[in-house]
Amino acid sequence: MIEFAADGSCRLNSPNAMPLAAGYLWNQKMMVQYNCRGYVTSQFMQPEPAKYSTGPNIEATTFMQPEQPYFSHYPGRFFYLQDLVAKQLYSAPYEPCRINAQHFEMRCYQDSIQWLVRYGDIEIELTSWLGDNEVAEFWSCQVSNLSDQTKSLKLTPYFTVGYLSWMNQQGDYSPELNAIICQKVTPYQKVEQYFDNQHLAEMTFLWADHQPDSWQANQAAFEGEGGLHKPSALTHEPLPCQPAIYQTPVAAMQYEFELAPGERSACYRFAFGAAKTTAEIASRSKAWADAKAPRNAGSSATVRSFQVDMPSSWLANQINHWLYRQVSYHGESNRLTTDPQTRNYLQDALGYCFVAPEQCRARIITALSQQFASGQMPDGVLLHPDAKLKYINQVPHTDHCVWLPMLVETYLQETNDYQLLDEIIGFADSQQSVSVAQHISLAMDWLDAQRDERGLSYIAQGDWCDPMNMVGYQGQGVSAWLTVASAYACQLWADILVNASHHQLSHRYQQLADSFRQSFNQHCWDGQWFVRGISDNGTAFGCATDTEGRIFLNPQSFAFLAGAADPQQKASMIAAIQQHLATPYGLQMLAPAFTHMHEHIGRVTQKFPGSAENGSVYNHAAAFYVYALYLSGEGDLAFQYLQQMFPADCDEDLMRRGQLPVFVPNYYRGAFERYPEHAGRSSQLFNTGSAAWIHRIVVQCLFGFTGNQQGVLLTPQLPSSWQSARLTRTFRGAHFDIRYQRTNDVADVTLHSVQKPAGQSAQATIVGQQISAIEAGQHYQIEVILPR
Ligand code: CEZ
Repeated sequence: MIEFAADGSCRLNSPNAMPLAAGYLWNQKMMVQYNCRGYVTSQFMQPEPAKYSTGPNIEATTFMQPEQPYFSHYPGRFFYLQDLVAKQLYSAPYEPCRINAQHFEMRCYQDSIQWLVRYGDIEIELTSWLGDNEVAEFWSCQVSNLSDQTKSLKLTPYFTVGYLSWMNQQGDYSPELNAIICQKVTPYQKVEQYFDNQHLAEMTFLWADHQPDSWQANQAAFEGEGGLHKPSALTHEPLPCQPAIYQTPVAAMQYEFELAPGERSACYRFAFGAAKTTAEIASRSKAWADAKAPRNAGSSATVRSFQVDMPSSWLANQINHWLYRQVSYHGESNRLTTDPQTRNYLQDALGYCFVAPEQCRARIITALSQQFASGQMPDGVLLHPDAKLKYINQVPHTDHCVWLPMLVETYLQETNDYQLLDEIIGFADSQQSVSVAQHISLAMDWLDAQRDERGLSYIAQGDWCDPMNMVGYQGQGVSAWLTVASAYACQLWADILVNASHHQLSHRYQQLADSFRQSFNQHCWDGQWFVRGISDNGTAFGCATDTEGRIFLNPQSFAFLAGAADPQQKASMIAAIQQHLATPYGLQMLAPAFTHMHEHIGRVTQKFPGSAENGSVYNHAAAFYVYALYLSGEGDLAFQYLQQMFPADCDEDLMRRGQLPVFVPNYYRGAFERYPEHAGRSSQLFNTGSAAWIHRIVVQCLFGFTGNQQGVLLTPQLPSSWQSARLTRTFRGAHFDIRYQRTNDVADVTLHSVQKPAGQSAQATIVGQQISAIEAGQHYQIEVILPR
């Protein structure tokens, strides 16, 4: 049903086996999610997220949602095709006619999405890709006659524009531009909005390189009584060339042509997107005429700078081509928001430092320059002068500071750029400027200050868990997770300060880490695991006595990371997690899922059992635990859970998850005990902090490649069943080719530098598992021998 080609592209051979399956493309200005059946979700930034193609209702502006349902009038890009002799109507890729094709193939490449669909002896090839740094989807369509008869055909590309405005909307064809142009006035009421909205791109265009024989811009008239799957406009000929006069616009063009036996049609090309003026469309369209689909060479550029080989090529493909790309997407797009949640911004940057360390550095500085002088981090990071905190960022969460040391640790491991700590930067609310090191110390001090008399961290209206909003809204409730996450953050910060030779300061944060650990251990241990928190009214939750939400994953994971659990506690937690949280599709973040509102916990308990934070397999949380297991040397168990975050190479698993293996989703449905037949289903949402952590885990834990001040420490934890593996990556400007081999000949991990003839690779300095004296531009080939 799904396979990877040699270039890493992913192919799906059915539009119905997993009807929600989708791939995505993005550029600096936009993001497009392509469902396998032809539905398309698109967004662009101006600078706030906006739409040029919507459904038939005014859509609320919101962040990307999980498990979006598709419906028949969902925005789409449909190519109707009529065989005039056989009187057959088809549509590609699949919607809205829903006719089963003799052959169906959706191919996801790094930079384009393609379909190859065969209805009888007619073949349609569609390709879509995005412009560089502009709001334009490009589409090409080519039809082939595979029969030995001449075919008389009508091709009607139909691009949804949707209901745009209750003030003013229209659509018409412009012969000068050879484009259907739909215009709107974004609805508003306040006079100041008139001035604010001047910069908006109010036009949706469909430009074509071939002049259509006819066209239609009125959606309802196109559809007529026939319905979208059998539009009335296609039963007449040609299209009526009708504008939309304050009616819902659509962009439909029609081409009629004949194809001789074996003949391939012209390649019809289109650009679909947003613009401000017709003059802009005119000038941009000059370049569109030459726009070429990216060569589908897989991801050669990314493969060169990062690649793994492992026994499962299925998993290797997901890691090399798709996870790396997902990490890049997060780093480049900031999830298409101008006010990313601070924790998301910091963790996305954590992943991005493996791809673009200098960008990651800039992000650390951007985030810290918005810190308050009190040390508190804001709920969101503003990325544009006019941006405002929206949605969840208006709700006070108390965890944002803890992510700073995790990000800075990763950045320093990758770059050894300790100068960062001495950069002087300002605050959001003060004229003062201090060093990055002082900023981070202030953040740790702020965490220290936000504790109750037991030394537990106040949660306010949420921590990492956004919707855990009623644990502490009255000012008393505390988060056990945040307490131990603060211990971990202070510990990391103390370690970084030692490396930076700030010994005295380090001592202070070492002590602070101890104090957090101590409070956590004294007040949060429940006998077999740690509780999740203690609410305003003094009720602890996440306890063995709870019938719902009995055990939460995050406090256990961070107890490992912070070194807050002794060996006995660890063993007990590992067993409890396996018993209560493990499913065939990964680890649930809590169990049993809540089935009704718990007012001392909040909104999370109202989410559907097994969805999102209410007991799904929330990959971000699972990644923390996997990371914690690796750091505790539990490599085999960690790998087992790691693998479950990826769709497996097995039709049953794929159908269950219902997702293409081209991203790790934010969650798979959980509540395995309650709804076993729904568990495992993907949220289809590729915005997730898991991507960053999983990439880090693969590099630093599985392959054991961690940068330090001397160079690289190689401490692989390959699954014991693996006999060999390989990692190639660029690191601090040097190229590493590391081959791992298991033999009976060694008792400990042993490293050799392989010297190739004619200076093809440089000699690395190796002492034990430490590689040092790395020089940018050099090639190092290293053999790692692992004991059986
Ligand atoms: O959002 C994510 C947040 O972006 O949820 C995570 C949190 O750590 C991330 O920062 C866990 O809570 O109900 C809500 O508000 C949800 O919390 C969602 O918005 C959630 C979704 O997965 C969207 O990405």
